[in-house]
Amino acid sequence: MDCAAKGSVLYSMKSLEKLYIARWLGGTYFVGLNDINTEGTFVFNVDDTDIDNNLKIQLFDNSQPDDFNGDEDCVVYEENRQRLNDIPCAWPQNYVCEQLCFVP
Ligand SMILES: [Ca+2]
Ligand SMILES: [Ca+2]
Repeated sequence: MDCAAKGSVLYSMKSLEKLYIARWLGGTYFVGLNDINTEGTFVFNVDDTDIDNNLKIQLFDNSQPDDFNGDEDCVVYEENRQRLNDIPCAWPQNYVCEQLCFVP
């Protein structure tokens, strides 16, 4: 996932609105959330801040994240669930980059 090389970030899920946009985009792809450093503590790739627990519940599918087989530390938006699921980081998946715009 080379979003940084493109001057962008992995699609950030910092609000419920971003989930609605994800549904509009369709497909299944990595988004910018992970619990690589501390199991069970999901942070946003863009700034390493923790996700709010209420937002986490709203974004993830029921019974997710489940860290299945102790090996799921990256997160995808899944078309069939219409919500997020944690999966192994090494699984090949599409990903969506997001260009951040700064207005002076
Ligand atoms: Ca995990
Ligand atoms: Ca999972």
